[in-house]
Amino acid sequence: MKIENLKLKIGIICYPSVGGSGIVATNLGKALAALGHEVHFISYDRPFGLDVKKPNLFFHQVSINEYPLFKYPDYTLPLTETILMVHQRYTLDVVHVHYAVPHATAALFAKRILATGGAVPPKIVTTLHGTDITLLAQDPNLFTVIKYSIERSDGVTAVSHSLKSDTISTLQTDKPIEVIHNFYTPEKITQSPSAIRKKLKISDDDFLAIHLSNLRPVKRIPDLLQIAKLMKGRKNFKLLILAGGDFAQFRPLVKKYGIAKSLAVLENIADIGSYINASDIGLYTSETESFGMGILETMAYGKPVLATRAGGIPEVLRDGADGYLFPVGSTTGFAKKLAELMANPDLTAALGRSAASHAREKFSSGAIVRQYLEFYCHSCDKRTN
Ligand code: GMT
Repeated sequence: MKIENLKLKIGIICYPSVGGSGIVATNLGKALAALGHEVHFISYDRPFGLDVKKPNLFFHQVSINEYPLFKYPDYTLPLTETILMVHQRYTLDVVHVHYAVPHATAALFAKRILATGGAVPPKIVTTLHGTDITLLAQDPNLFTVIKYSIERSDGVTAVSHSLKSDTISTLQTDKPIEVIHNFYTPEKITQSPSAIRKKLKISDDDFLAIHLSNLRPVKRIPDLLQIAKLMKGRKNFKLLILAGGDFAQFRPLVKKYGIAKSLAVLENIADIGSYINASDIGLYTSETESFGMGILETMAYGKPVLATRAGGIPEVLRDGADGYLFPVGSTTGFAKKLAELMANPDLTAALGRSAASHAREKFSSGAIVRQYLEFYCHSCDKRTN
C-alpha cells in the first residue's frame, strides 16, 4: 500500500509546555492529522497551540489524584492507565512517545498489560530529544529504566546523529536508532518589523540580535550577557531574549555588566515569527544541544545565526553558509563576528537567505513527517511502496 493511502491511529505522548520536545510533538501530530491520520494526544495538559476542534485531533488528559499516603504524586501510573483507556476505546496502531521517561516507560507498561489480557497492543515508537539522554540517563537513579525503555521500544528515533551517538555511548546499547531531524514551518508574520521595534523602543537602524530559549543552565545565558557587554561600545547593538522561563535570576548580572539599555526580555511570547522577522541575527551560546529548535526557527525566518559548535547544532547550521559556529564559551569570537556583520549588512542578508533556504529544504514538515510515517510503518510491519 502507498504511504499516501495509509490511515493510522496514532497516540502521541508529550510534554504540553512551550519547550522543544513538546512543540515538535504537537506540530507532528497536527501535520499527521492534516494528512488524515487520527491523532490522540495524551498528556497532563492540552499541548500548547493544539486546537482539538480541528478534524482528526483528540486530546486525552491524564488526571492525577493526590493521596495523603503518597508524599510524591506519581505520573507514570495514571499515564499508563490513560494509554490503556485510549487504546481500548480507539485501537491505536502506534503510540509515539516523545522523551524517554516516563513516557516510554508508561507506554511499555501499558503494552505489557494489554498483551497479558490477550489484546493486540499498539507499537511503541520512542523519540529521544536530548536531555532524556544527556542529562537524565547520567543519573544512576534513572539509567536502567531509561535503557530498558529504549531497548524495549518497537522503534527508536533521535533528533540528530549527535544524539544518536550520545545514546549509544551513554547506554552502551546496540538498539537500532533512526535519525529523524526536527522540522519547522514558519508562521505568517502578523506584526511588521517597525511595529515590533517600536514596541521594543529601538530604532529601525539598530542591529538586533535575538535569542529564544527556556534559559536553563545548558543555554549559558551568562555567556549571552557577556557578549552584550563586549558589544557595549557599539551603541546600536541590541539584544532581545524571548524567554520561556523566568529571567529574574539574571538581573543582577545585567546590572553588573551595565547592559540594561541594550537588552529587552519578553517572557512566553507566542508570536515568535514577528519578533524573529524584526531581528537581524540569532545568538545561541548553549553548552550542548541535541538539535536546537530556536536555531532552526531563527533560520526559517531568514536570519543568520551565530551559535556554539556543540552537540547536533552543526547538523542544523552550516558554518560559513547560514551563520558561524564558535567553541563553547568563546564570547569574544561571537562579539568579533557580530561587529563584522554589523558593518556588512549585505553579507548578513545573504547568510540569512541561505539559512532560510537550508531550513526549507532540509527541515520541511513534508519531508520529516513522511520519514516518521515510513518509520511507523516499518515498526508496525505495514508494507509500503
Ligand atoms: O532544552 C530544551 O530546550 C528543552 C528540551 C526538551 O526536551 O523540550 O529540548 C531538547 O529537545 C529539543 C527538541 O528536539 C531540541 O531542539 C533541543 O536541542 C533539546 N535540548 C537539549 O539537548 C539541551
